[in-house]
Amino acid sequence: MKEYDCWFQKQTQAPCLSVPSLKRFFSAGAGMVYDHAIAEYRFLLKKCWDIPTEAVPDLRSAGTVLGLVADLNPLLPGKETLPAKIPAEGFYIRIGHEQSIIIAADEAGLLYGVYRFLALLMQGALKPGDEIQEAPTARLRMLNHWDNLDGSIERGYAGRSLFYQDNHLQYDKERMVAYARLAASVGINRISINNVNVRSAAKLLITEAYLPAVAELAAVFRPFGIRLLPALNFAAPKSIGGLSTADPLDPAVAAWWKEQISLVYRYIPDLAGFIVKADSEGESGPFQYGRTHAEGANMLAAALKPHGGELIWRCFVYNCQQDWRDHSMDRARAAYDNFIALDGQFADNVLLQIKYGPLDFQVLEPVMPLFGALKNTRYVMELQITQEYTGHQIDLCFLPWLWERIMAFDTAYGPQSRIRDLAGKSLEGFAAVANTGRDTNWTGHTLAQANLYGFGRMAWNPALESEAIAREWSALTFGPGHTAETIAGILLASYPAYENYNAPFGICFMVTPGIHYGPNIEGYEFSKWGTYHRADRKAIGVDRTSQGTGYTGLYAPENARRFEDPAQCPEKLLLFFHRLNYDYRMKNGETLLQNIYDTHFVGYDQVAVMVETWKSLENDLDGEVYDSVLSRFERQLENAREWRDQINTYFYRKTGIADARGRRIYD
Ligand code: GCV
Repeated sequence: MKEYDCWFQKQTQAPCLSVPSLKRFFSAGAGMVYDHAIAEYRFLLKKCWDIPTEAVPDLRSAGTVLGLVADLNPLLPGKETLPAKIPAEGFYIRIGHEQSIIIAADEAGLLYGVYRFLALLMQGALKPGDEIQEAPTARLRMLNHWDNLDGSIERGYAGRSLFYQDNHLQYDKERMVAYARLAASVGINRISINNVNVRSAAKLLITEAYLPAVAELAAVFRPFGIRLLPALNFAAPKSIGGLSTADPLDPAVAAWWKEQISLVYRYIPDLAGFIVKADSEGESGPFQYGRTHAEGANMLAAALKPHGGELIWRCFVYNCQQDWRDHSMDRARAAYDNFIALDGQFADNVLLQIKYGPLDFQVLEPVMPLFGALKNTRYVMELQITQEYTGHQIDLCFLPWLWERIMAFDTAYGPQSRIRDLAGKSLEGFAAVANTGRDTNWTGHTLAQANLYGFGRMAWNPALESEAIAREWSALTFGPGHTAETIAGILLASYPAYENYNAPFGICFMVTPGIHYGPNIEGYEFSKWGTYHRADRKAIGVDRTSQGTGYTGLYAPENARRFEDPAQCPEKLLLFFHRLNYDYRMKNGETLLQNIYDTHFVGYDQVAVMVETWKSLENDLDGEVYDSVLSRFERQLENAREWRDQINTYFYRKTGIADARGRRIYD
C-alpha cells in the first residue's frame, strides 16, 4: 500500500472485467466536469492497473460506453431497458458480456458513476448482468477545513494546512488535485477552505489581496464538481470595510456586504456561498447589536441571492462565560433555545448548520433535539472527522460506527422520522470538519483515512452500515482478502473500545483542557465553558430531566419520555441525562460504579487486542505503514491505560468502594 494514494492503490490483481473491454471506450457528452469524468476514467485505469485506454469512434465497437443520457440516448441500442429517469448527481451502471455502460443525467453524476465503477472494479465486485443505480440522498456533502492562513489547523492532527503557508495560499498543485480526487470520489461537492474562527489574515480572503489566488484554488476543484465555501467574519464591515459598526440592520453594513460579495463573485462566479460562525466562542455576531440570528443571516443571504449563493449559518451558539456555581444554566440547551423560535424566519438561501449533538463532538452525546423540530427552516448536520475528542488521530477511532447510530436516531417515532429519513428533505446535507493535512498519508494515522472515506460514503447514503464501509475501505486500500478483512475488524472494534476507556456513560469533557487529548477528570469542572459533571461522594451527572434543567423536554414526546426515565434511557447515555448515585442498579444488575470500573478495564483490554491483531499482520503489510500504525497503537494503549487508571482511581477515591472483581485500582 502507498499511503498517499489512499483508496486508489496500484492493483496487484487483474481487473474482474476483461481488459480489452475496459480499454476501448466510447463517450458522449459535453462540459468541463463531463470531460473530467472521462479523463478520470482513463487516468485511474492507467494508474491503478496500467491499462492504457483508447477512445473509439463507433459505439458498437466499444467495451465501455460512458456519457450523458441526452447525448447517448439517440445512439444506444436497447435504450428502452435503461432507467426512465436518473436523478440529479446520480448514475446508472450496467455490466454486459460485450459492453458495459456508465450513464448519468448530469456531468457530476457521470463523474460519480466513473468513481463507483472503478471502486467496484478494485473490489472485484463487478460481473456481467450487474446493474447499479445510485443517487445521493442529500444535496450538500461538505468538508469544512478549520485551516488558518499561517498554515496551522485548528484541531488538525495531520500536519500543516493543505492550502496555506505564511499567510498565503501556497500548495502543491499535484497534491491538491489528488485531494480533490479523493473528495469527489466519495461524493463531496463543497469544501470550505478556512477556519470558521476567521482571524487575522483570513479576514482578507474576500478582498482583492487574496481573491485571485482563491479563484485559482476554485479552478483546481471545479472539474471535480466541488465548489468552494469560504468562512466569513461577521465583523468584516468594521475590520476591513472601515465602518463603525457591523449591525446587520444598518443600511451601510448591508450595502458594504453587497458590494464585497459581488466582488468575490466577479472572481469566482460559481462560489457555493459562505459559512458563518457568529456569536460563538468570541466571534462577533448579531447579538452584539441586539439583533436576532435570522436578521444577521438574512442580511448576508440577501447579498448572496443575486449570485445564486447559499449561506451556511452555524448553530453552535452558547454562553462560554458560565459560572460553575450556577446550576440553572445548561449548555446542552443552548442551540435549541437560540434557534427554535426563529424557525420559519430565515431567508430561503440560508441553511442552518447544526452539530449532531448538543455539546461539542463528545465521545457519547445524544442527537441534538433541533433535528426534526425545525419545520420551516433548511438545515444540514455537522459532524467532525478530525479527532478532536476522539483521540487526535493517535488513537484509532472509526467514526462511521458513531455516524451510523446518529443516522438511525429516530427524532419522533413517526413515519420517516429517523435522521436518515430526514436526509434529502429538511435535512439537506452533511458537513464534517476535515481530518487532512500535509502529512504524506494525509491523515496522520493511516487508518484515519477510513474516516474521510466513510464520511463521504455516509453523506452520500446515510443508510449505509459502518461495517460495509469498513470492509469497502479496507479492500480498496489494502486489496481484497484476509488482511483487509482483519483491518476492517480492527476498525469496527475501535469506537466501542474508545467509548469504554473514555468518560463514562455520556459524561462529557473529562479531557485535558485546551488540547482535548488524554484524561483530566476535573479539567473542565470549574471552568467557564458549561462542561460540568458535578461528581461528589455519592453521585455524578447533571439532571437534565423535567426535575432538572428540562433538557429532556426539548425532544419530541417519545424521546422525551425515554430520556426522562433512567430505566428507559439508553444506558450509554445515562449520565448525560441523569444525576445518579454510584449504587444505582443498571440493567445487568451491577451498580453504576461497578459498570464504570468494568467498562474501563474492558476498554483497555480491547485496545490491547487491537494492537496484537495489528501485529499479526506484520508480514502482510508494507513496512512503513505497519510501523507507523504500530507506533500509534502503542501510544493509544498508553492513553487507554491512563484513562482506565485515572477514571477508576477517581471514583475509587470518591467512594472508597473497591472493584467487585478484585482487579487493581491504584489509589
Ligand atoms: C473552530 C470547539 C472546538 C473549537 C472549534 C469550535 C467550533 O469548541 O474546540 O476549536 O472552533 O468547536 O466548532 O466552532
